Amino acid sequence: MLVNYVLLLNLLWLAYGLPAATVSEQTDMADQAQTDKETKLSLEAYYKNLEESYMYGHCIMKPNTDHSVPNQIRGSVDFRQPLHGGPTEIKVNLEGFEITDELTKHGFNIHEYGDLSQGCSSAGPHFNPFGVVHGSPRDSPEYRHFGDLGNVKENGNGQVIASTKDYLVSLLGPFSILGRSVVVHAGEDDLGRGDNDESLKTGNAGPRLACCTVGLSDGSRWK
Ligand SMILES: [Cu+2]
Ligand SMILES: [Zn+2]
Repeated sequence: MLVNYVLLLNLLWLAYGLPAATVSEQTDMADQAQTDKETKLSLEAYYKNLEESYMYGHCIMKPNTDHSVPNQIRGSVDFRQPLHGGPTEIKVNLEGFEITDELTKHGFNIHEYGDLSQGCSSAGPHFNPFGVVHGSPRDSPEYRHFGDLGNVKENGNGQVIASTKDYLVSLLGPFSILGRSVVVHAGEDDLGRGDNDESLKTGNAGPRLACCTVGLSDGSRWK
């Protein structure tokens, strides 16, 4: 009985199987062309969307919890980078700098860690994935840390309102600054030109006045 059943199935396959397979193959090819067309259209839309879309980072600056630091810096640092890559735009908006001292330029860097549990000191050193020397954001990547952003300058009201663009600071990829921190220093960063060892490590920018951890955000804070 089983043998007969198998034979019947074989006969049915011979009678209908082949032509049926051919028809279904033609249908699949037509479907494939349609799918390819739709995929191409959706990829075009996808890349167009990438060109017009950004990733945003936001960081709320707070005074260093080491209270020996007199300045009470507060404000925000915002980042924006196209989703397909390219330079990151950075906007800095800070207040609370001491206006009676002579210090108007302040070292401003991305530091390796976003851990601020021990104040700004647990942020670690400047973000420097390739172990190179400290420098200026205008130096080539062999002579600057990824995190080196030079100095910000305060105005007469003790505020910093600044914007810049950087090719190494990135929200995307393996060297993303997400989860790392921004630190503003008490003194001026010598950009590696100080002619001493510390200059090539920290730029001699002095104590850390304030810091914040960079997190992802929607674009609503980018104005
Ligand atoms: Cu720093
Ligand atoms: Zn550095």
